[in-house]
Parts: sequence; structure tokens; C-alpha cells
Amino acid sequence: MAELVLIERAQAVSVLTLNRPEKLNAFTTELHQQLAAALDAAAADDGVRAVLLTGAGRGFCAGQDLQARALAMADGRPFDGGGAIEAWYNPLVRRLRRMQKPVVCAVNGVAAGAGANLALACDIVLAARSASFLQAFCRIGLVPDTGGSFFLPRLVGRARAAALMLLGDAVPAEEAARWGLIWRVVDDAVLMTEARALAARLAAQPTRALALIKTMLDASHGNSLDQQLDLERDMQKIAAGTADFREGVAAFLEKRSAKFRGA
Ligand code: T3D
Repeated sequence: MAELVLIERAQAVSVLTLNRPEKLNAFTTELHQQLAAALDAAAADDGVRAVLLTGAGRGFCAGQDLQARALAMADGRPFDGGGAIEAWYNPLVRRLRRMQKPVVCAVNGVAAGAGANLALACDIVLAARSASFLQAFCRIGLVPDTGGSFFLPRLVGRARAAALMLLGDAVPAEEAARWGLIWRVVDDAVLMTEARALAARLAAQPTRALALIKTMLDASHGNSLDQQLDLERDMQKIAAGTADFREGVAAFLEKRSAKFRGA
């Protein structure tokens, strides 16, 4: 079986690399299967306290493999466009957002279609200066998926989201960072060094609190202020019950660095 997702363990970080470089890491069913298994393994392993996702070669991910779709539609056969969304793309977004640990995305090159929105579903996105983001869907008669129509207006506002989705033009990484679509751009040569350092830093932080912060971020857009205040209370109750909170307070008072265990 081809290794379509390379899995490396760097201390408490699980580094996952999409590995179909000759097709810019476009998604096939096999790639989906391997990525889902790798994410589930990272989620279940208490020793993993951060995930780093990137792509092999010159692209990050070009979305759905269109060759596979051409085959499926050969001879005028009907194609169920919602089927793959239900089976693979929606569960992928849910896996990332429900992961009880931070997910860093290192966008090493072009991120198109579902590949662009895969990056946006991660918690912190770093991109190489040469990378670009492309809502390619309308170019081929499709609509944004993989959470794009949710993430884009929230990240960059309706005006920019509309132009991105309706025109399908590529946004260079630096512009994406200026717009707030992603966190930071770094030189290509240092992308993986920076991304690994960032993931390692996150892995040394109080993992349970970080997971609660993810929940709060995701809830904030749909909540009223009162609902969010209540959620902050409930999340703080959980965070304050962790050993990491005790350690954080002790370390502060003892004027030393905290050693969080993620529990
Ligand atoms: O059906 C469903 O399941 C619904 C869900 C859909 C989700 C989606 O993601 S829909 C959007 C699908 N993706 C695209 O439309 C993007 C297609 N790719 C491109 O537009 C361009 O490749 C890029 C702008 C991303 C990069 O352009 P460029 O010039 O840097 O590279 P290239 O030469 O086009 O691509 C290099 C190779 O990768 C090439 O293969 P070859 O000719 O050398 O053998 C190209 O065909 C292949 N490739 C790139 N993207 C895909 C792909 N092969 C299959 N599927 C792709 N999506």
C-alpha cells in the first residue's frame, strides 16, 4: 500500500505529511482513509499533544483528485457530489475541529479547493512565502466545501469571501496573512523549522486548557455575549480542575518555568 500520509513522531508532536507530490497531494479515497486514520491515532494517543500537518513537494493540497472524478463520470454516468462530502470532507473538518489538541498547518505551496479549506480548518496556519490559497471550486462548476463557506466570511468578512469564492483567483500567502486568513508567512526555507518549533511549543502547553480554548473559539460566533460568558465560566471550571493549573500557579510563585503534563 502506498504511503499517502507520512507519519513522524517528533517527541509530543505528530507530524503528518500529505504524500502525493506528483499530483500536488490531491485527495483520493485512499489519501482520505490514511489521513483519517492518522488523525484518529493522534487524537487517541495521550503522548501526542500537538499535530502538524503539511504537504510533500511543491504543493500543499490541490483538493479533490479530478482524475478520479472524470473516471467516475465517464460515459455520462451520474455522480453524487454530496457523497464524498458526507463520507470524507465533512468528517475531516470535524476531526480537526474536535481534536482535543492544537493542530498547526504548514502550507508549503499551493492550497486549492478542499486543500485550501483543509488548511483553514486547522488551528494555526503558517505559510511559505511562495504559497497561495485558491477557492478553485467555481472554476470547475462546484461550490466551496470542507467548511470554506463557514470559515471564509468569518475570517476575512463577506466582501473578500464573496470575491474569493465567486472569482476563484489565487491569493498569495502574504496577502492571505494581511487579510487575516492565516496567521503568518515565513520564508520558504524556514517554513518547517518554524512550524516544528511552533508545534513543539504548543505541545509543551497545558493541553486541556488549549482544547477548551478551541471549543470557546468555535462557539463564539454563534453565541450571544451572555451565552459566551456562561461558556467561559464552564470552561474555566474545567481548566481550574486540572493538574496543569496547579503547576502553572506553583511555577509562577516559584519564579520558574511551568512543566505542564497536559492533564
Ligand atoms: O467531487 C467531490 O468529491 C466534491 C469535492 C470537491 C472538493 C474539491 O477540492 S473541488 C476542487 C478540486 N481542485 C481543483 O479544482 C484544483 C485543480 N488544480 C489546479 O487548478 C492547479 O493544479 C493548481 C492551481 C492547484 C496548481 O497549478 P500548477 O500549474 O502549479 O500545477 P499543475 O501543472 O496544474 O499540476 C501539477 C500536477 O498535479 C499535474 O499533473 P500532471 O499533468 O503533471 O500529471 C496536475 O494535473 C495535477 N493536479 C493538480 N491538481 C489536481 C491534479 N490532479 C488531479 N486532481 C487535482 N485536483
